[in-house]
Amino acid sequence: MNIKKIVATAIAVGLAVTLSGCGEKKSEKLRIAMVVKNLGNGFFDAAHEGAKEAAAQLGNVEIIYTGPTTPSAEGQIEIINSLISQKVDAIVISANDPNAIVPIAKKAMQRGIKVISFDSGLAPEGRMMQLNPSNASLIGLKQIQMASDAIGGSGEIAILSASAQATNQNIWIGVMKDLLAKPEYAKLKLVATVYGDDQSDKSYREAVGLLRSNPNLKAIISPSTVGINAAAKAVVDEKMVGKVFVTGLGLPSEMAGHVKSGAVKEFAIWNPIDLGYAATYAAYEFIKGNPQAKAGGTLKLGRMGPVSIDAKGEAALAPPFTYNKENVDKFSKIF
Ligand code: RAM
Repeated sequence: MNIKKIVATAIAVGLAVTLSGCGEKKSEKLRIAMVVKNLGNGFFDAAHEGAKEAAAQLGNVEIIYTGPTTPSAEGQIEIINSLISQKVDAIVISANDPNAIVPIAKKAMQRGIKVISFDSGLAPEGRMMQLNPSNASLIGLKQIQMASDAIGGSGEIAILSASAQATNQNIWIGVMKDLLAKPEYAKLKLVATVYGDDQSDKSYREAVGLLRSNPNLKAIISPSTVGINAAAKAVVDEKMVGKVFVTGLGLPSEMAGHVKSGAVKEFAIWNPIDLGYAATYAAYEFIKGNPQAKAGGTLKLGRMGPVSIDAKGEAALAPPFTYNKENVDKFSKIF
């Protein structure tokens, strides 16, 4: 073998070793755990679909989809403890409480796990980023407008929320209360705020309670996909269609029948598939150590395009979309 051949063979062998090394690395999948408020909620099932879509595009990502059976901070803390032992690469969480989960989230971050919250946020010290579905002021305003429109601008209204500590619902309720204090909504009177814990049966009981104890009630706003569905069912069962209108945030697939029954004129939501997709991409960028993965940075989140992270470490996707009898059937096939 002449010297040229020896050098060429050495380069070829070196290249093969390097390539096979890369191959091994590639087969080691990054594990991103999506921790939702609770299992069995169609909204999070749709977010899971989006997470799987992102994982398939990214190629080397495995999604661990998990959550407690009922939405509690304790349940999520237990789950995060176990994810720390499993040494996952990232945790993407929709938090049942902004503060109670912070210590365990900090522990995860100390162990090198990237923690981001989506949908329902963690306090800033417990996460590296919070991905909001949309701007909170828009979400609150949309719901007050829909309720006001449904009842001709005046009358008693009530709120049926998710769990009492849920970060996202509490922020939106805060926005709604601020709006109700303004002169343009002075004729809307908030008579009660109750909590169905994102459980269908509890939400239904709370809605029936609202209807029975407030004979002049005209609208129920539920900023929860579980609550709005249960409230609409309660209005139908209590024979209040046309007297009490339900609105808020719902999934077209769950609400189409209620729009047809007349219990709901319109409702809103963002695309939960896109939210889960974008959250997964964001987690991936943090794992990869993208220098833009920080407050003030901009991340390109696959088909969602570039998303800017503000100074508080928060980012937001698109404004909520409104559904009514004209379009609900079309979207009910998607989520
Ligand atoms: C429920 C959950 C979720 C919220 C939606 C609107 O499914 O509480 O966190 O974003 O409603």
